[in-house]
Amino acid sequence: MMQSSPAGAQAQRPAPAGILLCHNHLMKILIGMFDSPFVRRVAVSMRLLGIPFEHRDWSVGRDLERIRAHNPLGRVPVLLLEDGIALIESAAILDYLDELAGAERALLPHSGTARRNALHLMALATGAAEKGALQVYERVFRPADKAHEPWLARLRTQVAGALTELEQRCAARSGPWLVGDRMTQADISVSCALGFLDGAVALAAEPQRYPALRTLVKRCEALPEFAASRLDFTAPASTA
Ligand SMILES: N[C@@H](CCC(=O)N[C@@H](CS)C(=O)NCC(=O)O)C(=O)O
Repeated sequence: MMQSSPAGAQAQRPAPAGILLCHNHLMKILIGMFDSPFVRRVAVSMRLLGIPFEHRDWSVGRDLERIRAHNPLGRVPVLLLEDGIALIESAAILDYLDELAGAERALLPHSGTARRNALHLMALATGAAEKGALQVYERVFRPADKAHEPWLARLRTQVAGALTELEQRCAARSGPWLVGDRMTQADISVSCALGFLDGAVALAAEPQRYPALRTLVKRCEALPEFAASRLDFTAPASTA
């Protein structure tokens, strides 16, 4: 049974026998592998904000049923709270984390042009990651003889379009970070997306292609909060 919530981002479901793990748990639990840019941006944000968590590196391939017990979509990240509530959808989880941290420390600028710019850059980054993930799903979940090249070409064009705009915006910035004079969620989400695309669609094979983005990613990846959740991409195993 699922309890609906006004925010639409929370689901509380009793876990099937054998996978109950977190009621009255003392710490938040982040479910999902760090090679997912969506899981990773949550993990990096929690570390930057000093919010402790335990990690369950469940795979959307082999652990699909365990994940579905907390998110009917079978997607990660899921953040299990101490009271058993499961938060889903990385943007909604980040919103919750910023609320916990308070306006001064929140990773997304709170208003105005800075907020709109950050949200725009984050949408490009997560959109590119989603289009990259769809290319992976084509390889993993569809028989090779049924792959449809025009669809894959469209996905590649969409990734390249998003990264080209991100590169332009990154090259045009005046300081070390994408928005304002401190690291924001835009830097985190962009870096996590690039790291994912490096492995998922072999973007790493073209290191010269997005130079300004590469500089930004290098700055982020040098931080311990990024290093603590770095994992080379591995395609999920097909469960079909
Ligand atoms: N919009 C979602 C995307 C999450 C997402 O697509 N996660 C991937 C892992 S990178 C997943 O769970 N894929 C499994 C599936 O969709 O079947 C979010 O931001 O949380």
